[in-house]
Amino acid sequence: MYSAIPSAHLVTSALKHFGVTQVVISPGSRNAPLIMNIAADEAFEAFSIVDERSAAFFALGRAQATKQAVALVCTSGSALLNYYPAIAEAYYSEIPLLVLSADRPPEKIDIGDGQTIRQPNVFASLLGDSFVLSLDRELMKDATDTNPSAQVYAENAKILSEALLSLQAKRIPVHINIPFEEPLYHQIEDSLDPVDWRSYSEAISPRHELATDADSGVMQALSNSKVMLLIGVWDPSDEEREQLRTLVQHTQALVLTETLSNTNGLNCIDSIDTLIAPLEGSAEGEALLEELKPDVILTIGGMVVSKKIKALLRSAKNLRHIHLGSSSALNTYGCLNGHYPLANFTQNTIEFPNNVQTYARFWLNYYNDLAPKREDFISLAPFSDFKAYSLVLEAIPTVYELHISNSSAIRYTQFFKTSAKKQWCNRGTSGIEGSASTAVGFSSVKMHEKTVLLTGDLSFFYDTNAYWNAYVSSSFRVIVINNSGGGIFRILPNAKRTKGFETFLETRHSKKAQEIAKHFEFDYQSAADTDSLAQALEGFFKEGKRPKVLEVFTPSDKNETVLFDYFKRLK
Ligand SMILES: Cc1ncc(C[n+]2csc(CCOP(=O)(O)OP(=O)(O)O)c2C)c(N)n1
Repeated sequence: MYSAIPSAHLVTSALKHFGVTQVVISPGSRNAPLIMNIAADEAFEAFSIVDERSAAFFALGRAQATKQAVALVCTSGSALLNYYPAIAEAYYSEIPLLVLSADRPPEKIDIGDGQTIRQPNVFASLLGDSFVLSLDRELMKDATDTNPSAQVYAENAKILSEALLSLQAKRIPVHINIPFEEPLYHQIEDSLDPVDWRSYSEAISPRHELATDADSGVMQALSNSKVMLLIGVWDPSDEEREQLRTLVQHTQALVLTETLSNTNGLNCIDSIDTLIAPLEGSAEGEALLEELKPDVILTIGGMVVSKKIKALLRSAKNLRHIHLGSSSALNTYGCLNGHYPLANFTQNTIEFPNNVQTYARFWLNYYNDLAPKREDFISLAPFSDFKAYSLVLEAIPTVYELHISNSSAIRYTQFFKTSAKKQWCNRGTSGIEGSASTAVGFSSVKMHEKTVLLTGDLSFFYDTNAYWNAYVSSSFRVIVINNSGGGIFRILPNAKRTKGFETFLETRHSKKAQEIAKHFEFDYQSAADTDSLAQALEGFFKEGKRPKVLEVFTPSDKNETVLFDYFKRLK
């Protein structure tokens, strides 16, 4: 059975035509017409999640995993606002989410009706586009009438096609607000397929129009230069990996990557702070840091985690910045000069024979020479966050994909190699509120079931509703590094001097994950030293009947010392 409200059919028909078939639904009455149609139609893969904040991060995780847009359906009122953190994350990480909010008729807003807020364009600046459908009121006079008002239909169809084409082209969140009049639960036997969508297919330009040819100014900039290539958050295709290799060969660039660059096997500096931190604070080191500053910075991908490289590049004089690839070109270093497709720079005709080859060679040698001291320190390090992260990352099987929370987790993972298949983290806005829901959504896609979430304790407790749904697979794993609060604040310079540090910054607590694991029917293990952690990790990734949580208790009063000793040891 389907809803008797024609515009509900129009929406589901548009979703199918434009290929948005994954839908995450949160319960409510106002959205019942959409729920009925989605549930009745096998073309849709529908997921039920009560908490809208979690639902939206779950959708974000699925969109990451499938590289397809995912729709969200919620009722009217504050329900919609709970999508906002994930929308912001999706906006800055360039992930397509389609928000479908049900609403009351416009004349019922701000007159004292229940569960109403001003919904149209409520997400304002953090969207690709925002649309409002018209109410197909005429049709409500008789709920079984299936002969729609041609004009409202045509207008709404046009709006829907614009919205879905915008989603396809821009690949960032789009919101459609959909007013429904009561009765909401009347049903009809058949689905209406009211529109020939082929007549609504005006192409929309992509968000970034990239220059197809690098102009001579750029080519000049790249010649005779010290070129650094910095890769942020990236999930490259095989073709892009190949293009990257050619680019590095041609430009002689010094390559800096992060855990989230997902570029294993490159000859590069893959732990930026391991290189920079030990050079800080001594005259000799500072002179070397001057040498490290490039003439040209090429960037690929999204956000960069290392604050140190950002500070270094911002302090470089006469730097030129060129961004490559389809992601947004962000003017992070205040000197953005151009944005080109990655393929442009990998054609065989473009070579930079005069580039400063010694630059990359010197720094790679310098970095590689640190390896013995690094390995030595890591293997002998006392039990701490540092040691725990090193052991965990080493133990992740190659079939597992790794989701990492903000903030110590993503920072510590930069120091160690991991055999995980790929690494992910919500770095668009670096929030701590949705890492678990994102990981669960990601892992709900069959071929990504083997997902492990590596999280701090505050992030874990913040988002426990992530597990309040039917989509957590038995292969899903959570590792909580419990340092009794926001450990990141202990390693931030000077934060500890703040009055009320433990209460208001670190937010110290003695909560444990065990009861939560029990509540959501996860297996639970814990560790509190090197031996018990190594032992726990041995069986942790083995198949089991239920998902598993491993909670690792680390000494918050020692963690910072171990991290700073690491940098000292490399001086
Ligand atoms: C929604 C949101 N609120 C607050 C912050 C600020 N913040 C960044 S890291 C952090 C503490 C994280 O603590 P935890 O998850 O325990 O990880 P740890 O740093 O201890 O490893 C906070 C509160 C944020 N990033 N996002």
